Amino acid sequence: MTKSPVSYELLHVDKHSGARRGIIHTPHGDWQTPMFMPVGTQATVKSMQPRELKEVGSQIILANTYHLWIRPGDELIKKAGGLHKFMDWDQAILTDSGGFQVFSLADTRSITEKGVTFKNNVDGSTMFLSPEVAMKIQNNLGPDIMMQLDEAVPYFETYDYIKESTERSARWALRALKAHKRPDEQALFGIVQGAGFKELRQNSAKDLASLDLPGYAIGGLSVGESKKEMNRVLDFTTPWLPEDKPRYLMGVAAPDSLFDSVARGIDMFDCVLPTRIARKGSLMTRFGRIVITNHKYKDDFSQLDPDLDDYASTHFTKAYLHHLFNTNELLGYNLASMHNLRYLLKLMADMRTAIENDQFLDFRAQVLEEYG
Ligand code: PRF
Repeated sequence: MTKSPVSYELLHVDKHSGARRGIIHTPHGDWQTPMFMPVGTQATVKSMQPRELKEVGSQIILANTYHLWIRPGDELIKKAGGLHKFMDWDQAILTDSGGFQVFSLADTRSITEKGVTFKNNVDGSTMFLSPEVAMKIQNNLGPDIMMQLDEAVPYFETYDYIKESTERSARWALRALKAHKRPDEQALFGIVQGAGFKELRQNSAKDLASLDLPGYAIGGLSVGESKKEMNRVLDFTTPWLPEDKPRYLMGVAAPDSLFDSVARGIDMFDCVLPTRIARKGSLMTRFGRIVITNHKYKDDFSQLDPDLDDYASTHFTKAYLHHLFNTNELLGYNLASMHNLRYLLKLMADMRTAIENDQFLDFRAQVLEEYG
């Protein structure tokens, strides 16, 4: 068997929680966990230059199979020399498989054992995505980590439907593994589903663990269920995931949820939240979210966040950002995105230090008391 191009090194577990401090080794460098991955759906983290992403501490970014398949096409990106070269990002990249977008964006879809037929949301043409097609696209794109095609089922479906779907997703993981053409260069991660059902989550985790994949994600969470519910699912799912592999919770970025999940042994996260809310003028700060378009910031000449050290936070005032948003100036999107990403990436860096010092829970209490 070939050695996986992506591997996890566990450095330390916090003495008072399940929080893990580790390193993930990839063909495009090592990165530190727990880690947040900024989302660059269309091979760009919206409004951010790659050098700015590095400046705020991004070590890995995420891109999307579904969008890049539709435009500009995976063959074109392959011709460009792969995604890293195409977008000028020389650190690690993870691509999601497209399953989630098929279920959230496509107009009409039908799912069978073979795959999903749907009308795409750009030109309405009919497309077919299967575990094999998702692998072919991702092998062409060339990220360090690829996700298996799964079905992102709504949380509140019936037990029978979730069972059928979760078992099918596990069969799709095996098909994805068999279709993988570049096992020396790219790693395939599996996705645990099963909604809120303990037995289904555990069977899904066991099925996927038997494939000995280099990493595992937990999908189907943060889709409308309560935070308490998400923690309940994590409590009974993570113990079934291998300790020597990274664990990735898909689609989560709210600070309290990040703390809750890291405490339960999650290592990786992604979400559009920090950049999406930035474009609407919401800034994440030590004292919670502020909406910069609010009139009270008109002549507030204080720094965006007293603690942050990035270019946006140290060079500009709230009044200036207020002005940019008020006049729809493009620089506002860039500075607000930079600021929110720095907030989250620094939060993760501080979590890592707290874990090393066995102070993760104290750190959580301190941050959340101020953040609210
Ligand atoms: N599956 C995939 N991508 C995802 C999810 C999932 O369940 C989620 C759920 N929060 C976000 N992104 N493939």
